[in-house]
Order: sequence, then C-alpha cells, then structure tokens
Amino acid sequence: MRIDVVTIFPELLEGPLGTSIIGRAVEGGLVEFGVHDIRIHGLGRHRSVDDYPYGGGAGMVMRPEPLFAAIQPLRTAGATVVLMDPAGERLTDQLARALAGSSHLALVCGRYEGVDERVRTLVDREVSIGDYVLTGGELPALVLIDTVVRLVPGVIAEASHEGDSFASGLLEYPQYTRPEVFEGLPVPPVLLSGHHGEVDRWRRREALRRTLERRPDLLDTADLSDADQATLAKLRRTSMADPPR
Ligand code: JEK
Repeated sequence: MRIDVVTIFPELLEGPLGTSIIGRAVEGGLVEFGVHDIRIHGLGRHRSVDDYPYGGGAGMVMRPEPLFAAIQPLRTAGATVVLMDPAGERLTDQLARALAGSSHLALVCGRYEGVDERVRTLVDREVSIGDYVLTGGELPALVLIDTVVRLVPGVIAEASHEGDSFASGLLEYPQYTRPEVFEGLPVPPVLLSGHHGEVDRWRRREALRRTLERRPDLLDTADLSDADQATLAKLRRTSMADPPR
C-alpha cells in the first residue's frame, strides 16, 4: 500500500510515520509513504498558500493553486484522494476497512479555516475523525493512517483485528498481565485456571457487561447469539451490570 500526504507541515508527519508499528511496516516494505510540502507550490516570493475569504469573515483560507499543483500528480488510476475535513464523513472501523482496500491513498491536510471550496472537486471522499475542532488536517491524517495501516495484511497478527471490539460490535473484555496481585488487586481466578472454555465465556460476559454499562447503543447493532441475549437479560436483572470496582 502507498499513502501520500499533502501538507504545509511535513515535519508533523515524519516522526510518527517512522515510529513503532507504522515504522516497522515501512521497513518491512508493507507500506510506503510520501509526504509532500504544499509550500513548494506557494505563490510569490513568500510562497504564499493562504488568503482572505471572499465575502469577508475571520481567518484565512487555503488558496486553490498550490493545493491543485500538489494534488494533481497524485490523482492516478487506483488512487483514492481523501480530504481531511471537520464536515467530512465520520471515520469508523468500517470506513477504515474500506480505505484499507485501496492500494493508494492520498490524504490532503488543510490549515487555517480550511481549503477553497474548489479543491473538493479533486477529492474522492472527505473524512472527519470526530466532532471536535482541531487546527488542521495533519493529526486527523495520522489517525486515519494508524487505523488503516494496522489492517494491512502482515502489519499486525491477523487475529488481533478479528477480536477488534468495533468489528464484533462490543467493547473489549478486561485484560490482565503479571503480577497475579498488584497493589492488593487480584487477577480474576478464572484467567489463571487454564480452562479455555470458561475463560472464553467469562470474557464474553465481561464484554457484554462493559458494553451494557458504557455503550448500550452498541447493543442495538452487535452480533449477539441466544446465549449472549440470555447473559444480557441476567446482567440487566441483577446488579451484575455494575462494574466490579
Ligand atoms: C482539517 C483546517 C481547522 C478550524 C471552522 C467552523 C464548525 C469548524 C477548520 N475531526 C476534525 N476536527 N477538525 C478537523 C480539521 C480541521 C481543520 C482542517 C480537518 C483544516 N482546520 C479548522 C476551524 C474551522 N469550523 C464550523 C467546525 C474549520 C477534523 C478532521 N478531519
């Protein structure tokens, strides 16, 4: 997979893309990145990339010419051009999986109050990472890259995403590692029992409990068996819906 990013702050991308799992995916040849500085296409002696909004109002808008010059060479057959935008389609696990199906993504990051409207004619989709206002598209692009790259075959163990909470529609079960008792807090004995069947049933029940408690909205669309429905009915009836704490 190839991912190009268009930005006036390439240095915001470079550290994160060379680090951790993403960095390893690059070293392993699974993903290739290109980071492109819009300012090389900036206008005049000052390489200007922004200007005042027509019609007035606060702030600046990114001019179309430098953005067109940066984006046009990336619009090749098979490329999906994505504008990071607070008014875009919300990034979900489902959208990340769809984007991971493209072998070439080009992510466009604006700054200021956003981009000249005509830039939207060059993009295939507009994506937002959530309902809060950031200062530009670079952090959203990194979030999108992180969700997509971990879905590229070989980047992480395959089993790690089959268990993704948002894939199953439930929140995750509680996880523990050593030591068995920490600050007087024990690991639930079932996890030390070696009974894999019991462990699986405990994890499913705890995932259901946590989802009921924190995100009951997810239960409307989760893939639930008859046994899950029975467990949920019991959790709702008893005070078992209270988290253990
Ligand atoms: C791309 C520039 C900054 C700041 C004005 C007024 C309500 C804001 C743009 N989930 C996400 N949050 N923010 C972004 C994002 C922000 C960006 C750019 C993405 C380019 N900015 C900015 C204020 C305003 N608006 C009406 C919303 C616009 C984002 C994503 N993805």
